[in-house]
Amino acid sequence: MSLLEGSVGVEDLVLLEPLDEDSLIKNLQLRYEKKEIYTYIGNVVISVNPYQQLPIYGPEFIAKYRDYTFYELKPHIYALANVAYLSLKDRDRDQCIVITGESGAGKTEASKLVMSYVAAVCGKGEQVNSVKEQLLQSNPVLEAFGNAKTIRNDNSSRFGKYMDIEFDFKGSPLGGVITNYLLEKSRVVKQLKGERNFHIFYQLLAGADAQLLKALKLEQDARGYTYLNREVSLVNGMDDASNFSAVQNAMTVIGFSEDEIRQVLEVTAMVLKLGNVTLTDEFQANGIPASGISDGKGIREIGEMMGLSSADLERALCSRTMETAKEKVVTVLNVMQAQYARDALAKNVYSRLFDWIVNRINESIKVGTGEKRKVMGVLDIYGFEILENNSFEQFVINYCNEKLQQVFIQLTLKEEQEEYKREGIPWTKVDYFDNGIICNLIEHNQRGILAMLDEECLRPGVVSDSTFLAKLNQLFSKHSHYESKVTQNAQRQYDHTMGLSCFRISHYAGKVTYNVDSFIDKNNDLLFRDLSQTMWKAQHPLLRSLFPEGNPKEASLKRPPTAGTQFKNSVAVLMKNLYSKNPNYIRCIKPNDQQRQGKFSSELALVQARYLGLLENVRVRRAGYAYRQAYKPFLERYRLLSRSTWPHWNGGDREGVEEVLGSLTMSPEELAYGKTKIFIRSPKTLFYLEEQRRLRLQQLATLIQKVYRGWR
Ligand code: AD9
Ligand code: MG
Repeated sequence: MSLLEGSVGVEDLVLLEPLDEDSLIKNLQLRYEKKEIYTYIGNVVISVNPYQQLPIYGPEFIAKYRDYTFYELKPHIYALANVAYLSLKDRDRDQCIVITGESGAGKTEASKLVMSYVAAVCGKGEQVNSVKEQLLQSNPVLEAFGNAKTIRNDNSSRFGKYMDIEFDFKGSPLGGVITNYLLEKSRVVKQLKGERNFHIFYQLLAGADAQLLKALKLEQDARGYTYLNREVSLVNGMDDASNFSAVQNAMTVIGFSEDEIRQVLEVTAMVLKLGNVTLTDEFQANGIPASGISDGKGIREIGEMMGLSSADLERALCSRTMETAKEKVVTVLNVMQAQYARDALAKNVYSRLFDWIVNRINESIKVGTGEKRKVMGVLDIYGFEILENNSFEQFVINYCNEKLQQVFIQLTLKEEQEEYKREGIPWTKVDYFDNGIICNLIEHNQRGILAMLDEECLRPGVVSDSTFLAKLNQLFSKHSHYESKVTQNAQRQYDHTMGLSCFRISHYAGKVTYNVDSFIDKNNDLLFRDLSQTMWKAQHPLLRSLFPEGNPKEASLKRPPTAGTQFKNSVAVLMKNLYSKNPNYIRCIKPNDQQRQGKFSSELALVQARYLGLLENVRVRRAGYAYRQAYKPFLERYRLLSRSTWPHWNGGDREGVEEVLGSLTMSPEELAYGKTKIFIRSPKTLFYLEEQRRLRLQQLATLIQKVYRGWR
């Protein structure tokens, strides 16, 4: 096997000649056409979605990658998982696997490959196997409730996920913790043409037997539900009915009781039924328009399921109570407002149910305190998004990616340079773009865009999306990464693509124009108190538990943090977590927009290669050394290659390494001796060393056999 195989391109982009965007993309394409979907940049794995099942996974391949070092076999996610796991187990270094790429690029599949690899190689025994099963079975459950068919991906994750898998000192799994980010809850009530709601709704309808449907007061036909996009109740190759039993089974394996599963399905059914609550115009005695519910049966059924009277439920949906210090004023909502309230309730119930499920899984897989553990974190999170219309969601998603890029820059590039400095090795400086300035523009505590948004949300008086925009324009008129119609006009630029209600940020990955429409509303994310208080009165235990703030005793005047602040805080926790670990990167690329096998669009791949900063990554790797290791373990591994260090060596580790490498024919530029580590420039040299070692081991084995035979 070679790292430099002409017909399939180079296996490590560090070896690319000449090095430019064009050759990088051509190399990926050449490999993709030969079904070689993985390529390295040093220890980073680039994965191009094959959109077909390749025969490169499963126990046989796991066994292969388990026994070889990184550069000996073809590039693979298994090789990365192996290095990460070994480093965790043997060197006691916590690891994180950061998987990025745009929607449909293969992140979730990659994360499952990592998990299945680790599960296959770590520990044995009944207890350990049951932990592994629980960890693996969390995937189908989270996918049922958090994934949906979108235009880009039939199984798109509509939430971000970070999972810490925890191991004992021997490297056997103990359990884990899952953190979820920003479920796209607007999908519960509305989907784009050609998309679906979350899988669970279709699974439930297709998979539940007559008895369950009756108990949940559901009709089987998905077309009967307003919240389910009527055109696409089926997805090619997806069997909703059998997935439903797989999900129920997975929940049981994780440890959900029968009663808990039933309650989860009941709440899911309530959400579905809420969509069919039809609100109509009614008029009050004084002629003011008001809303009412026309379908008595529907609301009665939901009320029964929730354990509420239909009158209470109707009141919560169709009116609003304003409380001042002195009095309570009840106003009736018009139809639009009531519809808004109904949808807000459905979105809230569903997203809180999702959080509850994540917490419930965590309860099952959490590890008791006190035990010292090693941790491997796996991050599968939405990639950078530039849509036609970018809103609050894209803004926070792109902020998260900006932060991930910062981690990448700091950990990979800076660390790289700093390590050379520490080791006293000459370093050719590589310039790279530090995106700290963009992160700051968004997250600065007092003067960032998120802080400005919060200020507008909390400010008394008339606030709107446009007052928010005006504030940004005033503050950032001179910021090099901020633009809007106002700042453009001030500089006499006339750009027809920029709308009046938009601002544009020059992200590291490109310019994105955001429309401020609904920013305030989405950031506030407030549920009318009437709704939360009514939900808290529900007899249904799970539903009730989702609305603790509805308890009048708990109701404090302090408002919960805004959606933006919550997201920023959870991103900060995530970053801290990643910084404390040794990073391993999987960069996923989507080869075409049609989810088709064998088709590689160079233009599409190029845009993604830029987002992912691949060329920059190669340049840094090339400027430096692809491989490094401390003298001691290096000497241990290779000392059998030189007669002066094998079988005995009494000198220092560094001197021993010098002996070993001096005895082989290799060019001096290939090596650099640092203070504590040996640095090797290209993977080829490492491969050569490994090859020599293998030959030598064979030789020794034959020798031992001969001696043994001689004894007999
Ligand atoms: V999203 O941001 O959640 O919308 P992902 O997670 O990046 O997206 P996903 O892993 O779901 O993409 O991959 C999309 C589809 O591509 C999968 O459903 C598979 O059909 C296909 N895929 C991805 N990776 C592989 C693979 N290694 N082998 C075969 C794959 N098929
Ligand atoms: Mg995904």
